[in-house]
Amino acid sequence: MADTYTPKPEHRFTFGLWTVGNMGRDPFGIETRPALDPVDSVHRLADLGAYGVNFHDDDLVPFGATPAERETALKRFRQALDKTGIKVPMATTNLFGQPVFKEGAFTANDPVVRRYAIKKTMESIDMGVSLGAKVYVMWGGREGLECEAAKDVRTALDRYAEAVNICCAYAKDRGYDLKFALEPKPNEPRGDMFLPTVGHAIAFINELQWPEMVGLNPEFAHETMSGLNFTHAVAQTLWHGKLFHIDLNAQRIGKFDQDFRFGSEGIRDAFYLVKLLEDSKWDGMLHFDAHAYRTENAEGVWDFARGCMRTYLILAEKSRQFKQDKEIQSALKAAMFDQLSVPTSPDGYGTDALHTLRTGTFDVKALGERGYAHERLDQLVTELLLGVR
Ligand SMILES: [Mn+2]
Repeated sequence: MADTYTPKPEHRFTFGLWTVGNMGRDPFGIETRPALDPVDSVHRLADLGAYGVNFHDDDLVPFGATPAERETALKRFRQALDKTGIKVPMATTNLFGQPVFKEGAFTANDPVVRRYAIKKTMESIDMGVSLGAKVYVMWGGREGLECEAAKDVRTALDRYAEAVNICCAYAKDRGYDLKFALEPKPNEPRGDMFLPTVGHAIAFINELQWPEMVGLNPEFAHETMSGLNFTHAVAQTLWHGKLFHIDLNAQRIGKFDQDFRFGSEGIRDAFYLVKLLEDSKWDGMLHFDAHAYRTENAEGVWDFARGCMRTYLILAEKSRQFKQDKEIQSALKAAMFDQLSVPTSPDGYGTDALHTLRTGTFDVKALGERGYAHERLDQLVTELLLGVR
């Protein structure tokens, strides 16, 4: 039964082939569900109301496939896209699954491995662009260390920047309309990974040759693994004009990389993220990089996918209610929410303005005695989310 939370293509929800195609393997156990044919995934996602599908090169064309096998896989996939109207907005490369990348890809000590990683990336960029991708995501799955003695981190960052520059140069050389989005992660699979958080990655972009071509693909789970507030990370990414893509899922602090269904943990955090994306009128893709619990069979996978999208739409509705709720608006007034947009020095930084600031008089006692009504505001939001408002 369709209701107001039924996903539609206009909502711009996308999934990775690797997300719905996740077979439930974990470090302690084998697969619990069969492989999915990418063509079937495209049809199922279209039936559910998704807008698009993304993939690593190897998700679509198995690693080591012959040119003929590659041709067949691409042809079948293209036909499924044409038939369903499903788009491919993003492309990415698997530089982490094969043994060749066990010591790193763009930051491997061996230049031969690095050159192979670049060649594989170039092929993947070509394939993604040919299917319509406008964003290329770089998640450095093996860029990191366990044995601290084995790699100089400053030199590794030189090589990381070099690789990103080469990829930008390649896109320019080919005339592609393509932007790059770095995806930070603190650890897993490496003990410690380079560009561990959104803040590290934003600073790194400033050292690149074409910083305007490079932004971020922040992920809910990755920032949460670091114990950081994901909504703040996305807000700062937006503030820098660097939100090129986003990975939505759920994660509890202090746990392994869980990649749970969006909103399944930390519903309050999920709400504030959705509110931010809606308030900022983010018009990029809402991509779910998550997978179904290992307990699920094939049917559970589609419950998972439907659940990710429904929860987003429900929280978007809650964020509209937040704006219309008179008590919440009154509590925001008491919290002086609107006053933050007033500049501290309306007359700028000139000598007169500095003098005004320097000679101001303040009733510090009265300011210190004021209450900000945060308890009332927070409880109102809690009750809104619990569905009793
Ligand atoms: Mn991701």
